[in-house]
Amino acid sequence: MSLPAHRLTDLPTILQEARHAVDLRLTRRAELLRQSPGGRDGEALAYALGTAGKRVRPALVFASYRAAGGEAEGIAGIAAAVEIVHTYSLVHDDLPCMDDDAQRRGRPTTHMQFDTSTATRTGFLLVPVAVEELADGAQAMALPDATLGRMAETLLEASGIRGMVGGQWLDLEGEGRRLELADLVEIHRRKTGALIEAACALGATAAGADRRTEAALTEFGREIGLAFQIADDLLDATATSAELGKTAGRDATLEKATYVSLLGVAGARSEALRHADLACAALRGSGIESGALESLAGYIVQRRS
Ligand code: GRG
Repeated sequence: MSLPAHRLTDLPTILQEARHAVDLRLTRRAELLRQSPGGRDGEALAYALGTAGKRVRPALVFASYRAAGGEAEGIAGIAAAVEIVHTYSLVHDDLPCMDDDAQRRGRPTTHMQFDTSTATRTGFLLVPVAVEELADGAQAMALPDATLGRMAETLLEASGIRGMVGGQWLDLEGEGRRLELADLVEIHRRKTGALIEAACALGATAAGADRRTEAALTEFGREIGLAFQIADDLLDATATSAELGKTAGRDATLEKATYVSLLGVAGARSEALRHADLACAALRGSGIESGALESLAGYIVQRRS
């Protein structure tokens, strides 16, 4: 990827702004969940929401919203809704029946900290919590009900069988099997890419973008979503557990096909960069100037965790 330096907007500021606003919402939501349902489930929900991720998806919601001309503060609620769906997926991904991992975001996974049935419930309970957060966000922005309806459809469609759940299912079925690159592209686009695409689409919808702008931001999300998972494959093969805050080398242990196993480290890296370039080209092709989105695209493929 070759971006002229003057077009890059200050990345730490972009991530910090989204993290700060979304963490406030997640902390408030965790407090509510400690009260209801309360008890051990409330504690487990608060624990899962309290783990510190990079908040890339919220940053993409913010940046897409701004790129489409949005200015309201309430966008943090929409961004938090996406992060809550992501959090549910991590809790379930780590379960013994899936990737069976003990560490996440530098802390014990939810099922290690509590137990498997509590963590399973936590994941499921987070889905309606995300929809509640989305509705609260839409209300704070005084968005029409029809817009909230479209946003809920975007988020839930991306989370379901045609998106994240379907991708994870294919991913689990693919363990120990030889996959072609086309199979892997489909798994990556659904398992990881769909929610990232939805994050960008939601920012555009919340801003009331016209069809062309919304399509370009969605296309940006589709390409950067695939690049994100290719970068994740690379990190799993090349970074340490300390850098990742989770067990490195899991893909090889589980005999998963990845971009690295199919194309090697250099081949995977060049595909990640190519898809990041395609993402930025989608913006420029529609005349969208967004230093923030271009910075995020660069970060997604060059990050070390
Ligand atoms: C019932 C089959 C079935 C599935 C349930 C578990 C699940 C749904 C889906 C798994 C989706 C998943 C975990 C995809 C991987 C996405 C990914 C690369 C996560 C890491 O994201 P980062 O790097 O993590 O943004 P942080 O911790 O920074 O938020």
